[in-house]
Amino acid sequence: MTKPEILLMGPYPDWDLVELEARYAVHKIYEAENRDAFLATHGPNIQAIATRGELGASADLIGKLPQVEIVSVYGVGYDAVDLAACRERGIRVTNTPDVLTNDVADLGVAMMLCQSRGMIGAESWVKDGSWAAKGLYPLKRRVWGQRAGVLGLGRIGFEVAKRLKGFDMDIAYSDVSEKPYADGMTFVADPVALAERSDVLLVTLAASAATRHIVSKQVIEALGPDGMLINISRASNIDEDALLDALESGALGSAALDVFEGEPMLNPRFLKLDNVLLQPHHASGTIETRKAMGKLVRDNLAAHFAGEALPTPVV
Ligand code: 8YV
Repeated sequence: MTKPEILLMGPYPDWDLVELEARYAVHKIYEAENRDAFLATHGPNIQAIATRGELGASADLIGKLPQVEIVSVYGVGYDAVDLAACRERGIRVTNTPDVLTNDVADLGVAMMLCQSRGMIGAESWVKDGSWAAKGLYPLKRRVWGQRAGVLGLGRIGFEVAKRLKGFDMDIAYSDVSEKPYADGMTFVADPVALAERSDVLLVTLAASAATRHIVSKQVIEALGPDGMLINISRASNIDEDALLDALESGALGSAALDVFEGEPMLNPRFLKLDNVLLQPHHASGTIETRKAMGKLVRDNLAAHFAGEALPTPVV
């Protein structure tokens, strides 16, 4: 029996690749020197796309794959997949929710602690001899008991809030509606008002066209010179130019970011700042979670080709 042909949009760990190659003819577009020529050769036979959250699948790509039936996303976010193009062609879309929630929440909280307490600078202080030469490390800001704003109280936002309770933080959240499961948290509908009452604003909402730049210049300025912005969602949720302006001028105190416009290429302005903590989009990046994500990608593909119900469908 011939193997179904799948298009792999970016590298997967070897443990996934071995499993995928056992079942499918895998075409790695990220290794192609000429993507157009690659798609002209393989595009007509591709039945499935295996992609990653940040890589997605564009309408242009889908248009070059006349036989594609399913897009399986290695990630919870599917904002980079053109859902309208998929719906129009009856192409199924799946993602990997739940299995990554706790790791993403952990990293968000770790970033908040690390940045508040200046841990990266403190390590340099030890390693470069400043401790011995200059004495005590400059004082930083506390975390416990501070006011936290969680923008988006979905699965990840909820787990973030749960962890913040352990630091006795005063927690408020914004979402499209008040959530019945938000015990002990204050609902603040307007993101600007949420930022005004927060020392730390954690951005945890799923990205879509509707949420683009929801963290606007006004939200950033409302957070203020002592405020901290954490982003573990998507760069598009934040007006990045406004963020850079505010970090440079001091209108915003600091930020800790796992996602960037145009990543992995960053706006070089970020690299000059000493009030940011920069992470390489690895909130879900643990061996345990990535194994579970890879399995879910494969389970969705297998269910599709067996004509069974998809475990985690989006469309
Ligand atoms: C990436 C993510 O998919 O879950 C998401 O939406 O962005 C991440 O988990 C992951 O980095 C793999 O590319």
